[in-house]
Amino acid sequence: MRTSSMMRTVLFLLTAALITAPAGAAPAKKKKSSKPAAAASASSKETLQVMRLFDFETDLDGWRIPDWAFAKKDNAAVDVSLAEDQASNGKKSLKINCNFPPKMWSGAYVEIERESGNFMDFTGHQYLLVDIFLPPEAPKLKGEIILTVGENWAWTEERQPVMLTPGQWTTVKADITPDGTAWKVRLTSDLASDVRKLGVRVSSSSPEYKGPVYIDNIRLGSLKKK
Ligand SMILES: [Ca+2]
Repeated sequence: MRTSSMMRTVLFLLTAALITAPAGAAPAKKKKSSKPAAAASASSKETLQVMRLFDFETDLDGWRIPDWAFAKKDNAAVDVSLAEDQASNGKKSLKINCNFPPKMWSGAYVEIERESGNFMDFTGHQYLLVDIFLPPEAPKLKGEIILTVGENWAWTEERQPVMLTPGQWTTVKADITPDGTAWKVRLTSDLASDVRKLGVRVSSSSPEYKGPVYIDNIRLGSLKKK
């Protein structure tokens, strides 16, 4: 009698252990796999913590070529669409079909405009980053971020557009701290907390190009000590 009751206790404990073990192991596994994704290393001491704003995986999220751009002679943007043939993050990106005429400056500009009460606040972050892809057959074009900030809707361009490399994704990274010198007009905290439009422009100083350029993975980044 005594032996069989002991056996039953052992069996019960074994069964309980088998039932609880997988349940206990699952969350631990999940924790482990999420770790490398968060640690996009910028240097050995600091990591760039990223907050993704636009990824163009399901739709254009309101990004468009503004009507006024079509009225300008130096406009090179033809139309925008969601593309599945290129992506720097996920599987899709925003594609601008462009027509850069020869021997003159022209630009393809796309933007998102926010409604009152829904303006963007970039304070608390150090960088604004955008990935731009040029097909291999494209000439050397430049890329830049353009913000429209504050109650005067001030058009705020980067001081130095970034040279894009045909055949690959190039990251345009702009300092958005009050001390930053990336902008033609200083981006104070008041302005960085009141971003009404976020725009991206690809421009040609004179080479002709008819074809697509791609934009993806628009994000805010902050360097954090490990
Ligand atoms: Ca994407």
